[in-house]
Amino acid sequence: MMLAGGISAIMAFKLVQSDLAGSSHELASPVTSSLSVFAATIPNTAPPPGPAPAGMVWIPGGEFSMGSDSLCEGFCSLPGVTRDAQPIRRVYVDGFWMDATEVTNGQFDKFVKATGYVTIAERTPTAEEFPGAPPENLVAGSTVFTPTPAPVPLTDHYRWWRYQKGADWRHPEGPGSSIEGRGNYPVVHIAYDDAVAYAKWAGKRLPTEAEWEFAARGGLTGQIFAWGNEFRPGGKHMANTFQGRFPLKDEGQDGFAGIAPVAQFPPNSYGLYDIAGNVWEWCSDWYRADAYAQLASAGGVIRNPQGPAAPWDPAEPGEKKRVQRGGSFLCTDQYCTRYMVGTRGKGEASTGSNHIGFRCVKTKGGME
Ligand SMILES: [Ca+2]
Repeated sequence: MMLAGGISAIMAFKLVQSDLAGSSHELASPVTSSLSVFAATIPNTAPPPGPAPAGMVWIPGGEFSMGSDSLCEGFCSLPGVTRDAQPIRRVYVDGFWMDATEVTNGQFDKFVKATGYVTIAERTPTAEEFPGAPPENLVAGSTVFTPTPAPVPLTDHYRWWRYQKGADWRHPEGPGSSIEGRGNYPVVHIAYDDAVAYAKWAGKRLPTEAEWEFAARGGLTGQIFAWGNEFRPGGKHMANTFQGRFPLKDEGQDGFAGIAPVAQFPPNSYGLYDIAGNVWEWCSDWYRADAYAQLASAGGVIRNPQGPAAPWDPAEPGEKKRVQRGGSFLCTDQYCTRYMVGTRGKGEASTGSNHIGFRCVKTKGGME
C-alpha cells in the first residue's frame, strides 16, 4: 500500500531486484526456441467507425504476435528479467481509439475541477488502513526518484526512491514543487484507481495490455522498439529515456533530463507519442508473472484478452499489481530497458510515483 508499498512496489525496479534474487525461477515459462517466433502483424482493414474524438487516433486492431524474445536487458547484464513477456503468443484485438499522448496535467486538472476528485497520493492514510504503522508515517505523499551522489549497486532501488511527504500530481517532487507552466507535461503520481476515475469521467477506459501492445507496435512485426530495431536510427533519439550513469545524473542527451512535455519525439506509425519512455502507463490487466504462459498453453489465437482473473507476482505475492507499460524517463540501457515494446512492467495498484502516468482508449459508442 501507500507507505510500505509506496517504495516497495516500484514495478520495473522491483522486478529487476526480484529476478536478481532468483525468483524468476518461479516463472512457469521455460526458454524454448519457439520464443523467437513472431508471425506477421495483420491489421484490420475496416475504416474507423467515425471521426476521431479529440486528441485520439484510430488503432485498427487485428492479429499480432505479442511478447518479447529478449532474454535479458541492460546489455544482458540483467539476464532473465524479461521472461514474464514469454512465450510469444498470437493475439487478436478489436479496433479502438487511443489518446495520442499521455494524459497531461492540464487535462487532469479539468477532471479534478469538474469532480473534486482527490487522488490517492493526496489522501492521509489512517491507522485503520495501516494497523501497526508508526503514526509519523501516516502522512499523505508519494514516491519520488532521487539521484544518488555516488555510484551505487543497482540491486537496491531503495537507494534512489524515497517516500516523499506531500508529493502528489500538483507537487511532483514534493512540497515546494509545482506544475506551474507544466500543463502539457504528463500527469504523474497517479495510482490505478485515479487513472480509472479519470477515464470514466472522460467517457473512456484504460487499455488492456494486449490493446496497448498492439497499438505500440504500430503495425510492425516483432521489432524491438515501437519504431523499429534500432534504438537511435540515424543517431536520433526516439523517446525520452535516461542518459548518463544511472542513478547519479541524467545527462539529458535526448533533450530532457527528467520528465518531458508530451509529444516531443516522433510518433509511431499509428500517431502515438511517447508510447515508449517519458512515463509508465497503466493498463487494465492484473499483473501475473506467468500470464503469457497460461494463455499461450491453450494454443491458437487469443481474442481480446482481458488479463488474468487475479494478480500474482512471485516477488511480492501479497501485493495486488496491475500492468504498466512503456518505461519512463528513468529507463536506461544500464538498467531498465522497458522502453522495448514487448517488455512488461508492473505496479501495486494504489501506488503512484513521479514517473507513472497513463493514457486512455475508447471503443465505438462512446461510454465504456
Ligand atoms: Ca531524457
